[in-house]
Amino acid sequence: MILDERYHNFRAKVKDFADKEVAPRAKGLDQKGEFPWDLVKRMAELELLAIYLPKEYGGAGLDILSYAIAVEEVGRVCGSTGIFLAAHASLGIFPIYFAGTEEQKQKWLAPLAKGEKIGSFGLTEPDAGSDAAATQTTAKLVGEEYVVNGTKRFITSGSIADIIVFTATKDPLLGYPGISAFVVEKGTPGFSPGKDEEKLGLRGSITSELIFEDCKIPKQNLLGNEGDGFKIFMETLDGGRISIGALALGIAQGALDASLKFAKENKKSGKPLYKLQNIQSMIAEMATNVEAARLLIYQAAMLKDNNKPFTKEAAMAKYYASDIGTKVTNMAIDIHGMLGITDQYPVERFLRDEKLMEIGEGTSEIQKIVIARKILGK
Ligand code: COS
Repeated sequence: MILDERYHNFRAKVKDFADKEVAPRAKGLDQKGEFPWDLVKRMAELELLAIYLPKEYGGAGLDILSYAIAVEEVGRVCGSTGIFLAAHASLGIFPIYFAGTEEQKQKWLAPLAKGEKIGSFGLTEPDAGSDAAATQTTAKLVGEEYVVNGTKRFITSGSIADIIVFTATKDPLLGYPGISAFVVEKGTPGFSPGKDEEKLGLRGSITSELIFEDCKIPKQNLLGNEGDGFKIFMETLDGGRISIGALALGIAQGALDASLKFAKENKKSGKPLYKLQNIQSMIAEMATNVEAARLLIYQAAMLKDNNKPFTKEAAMAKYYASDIGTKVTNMAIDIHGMLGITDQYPVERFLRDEKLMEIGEGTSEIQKIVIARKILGK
């Protein structure tokens, strides 16, 4: 795809960081289930934590396409660091930027952009995953405070986050119009992290429960108006799906790169692997899938950057990139043979990390619903 030179320069900067600083850590983070605090600090120094946020709020003042490129490049070497970046920038920062008052933006965005605080997004609950409108967590206004009760689940960076945007309803019977969006800060009495999940992949990232027990949140922490929560979160997820697509793309590119290296360095019956037709066929298929995913993701990013509708395109990008991502990482293992399932090569990690891309921020089935409704005019 032909991109302006500034995107090539930006990619080169992120690629250099990813190759030199993130790649050497990726295997250890995965194996030890260790969160990369040092890399968060470096990403803050490189202005990668809030790429699209205007400079007045502490961001890099770039755009969504640059942000997608950054997630892709980091994800190419480490899915765990990539998902942290995507969750922090798309889910932690965006709803405040999108729906916050000037005062709320001034208070919360700069510390998030500078990495002094970690952001997170609490939507999913034990009984409200794909059906986001089924939120059971309640927020009742008592005087000047909302009293919140409920549990959130599978929240990226949940237990380490300082600033968490979450949904709660006035009454679960009201459906989506009852849902509002709030910010809770770490240390607020009645708010505590529950357990962190042990996961198949993305093991260097944190996925937690969040528990609210009579947690009192000041009225000033409401984002937008009461009842706006569902739409704020849907708009946030539209953008988040671009970044999850970019992460799926990055991981797939990493698997393709590893396969090319392996095919060049190894032989079968004395013949270099890359000269075998079936290996060439697999490489061609993988490369075509990766390039097609890239086009869809960049298209969605450019639409958002140009203030055009992009809900359908973001859903297509996320659906397609995660779908081919799982396929491409699987093929990468096939190219490596038995070695591919050992920890001597990164491709087994890529497959484990890639699987989440089909599930998080809306499953593939949800993306298909979003796409079909847009096409059919619902
Ligand atoms: N942007 C803005 N508004 C949106 C929107 C979007 N992308 N999608 C829906 N809305 C609005 C609709 O326009 C509707 O408002 P009106 O009644 O004023 O027209 C309202 O929100 C309800 O929409 P809808 O009836 O489509 O809601 P559904 O309950 O049918 O749910 C899906 C829609 C399935 C798309 C939604 O629940 C969803 O995305 N679920 C997946 C959640 C998810 O991704 N979870 C991942 C975990 S969070 S990391």
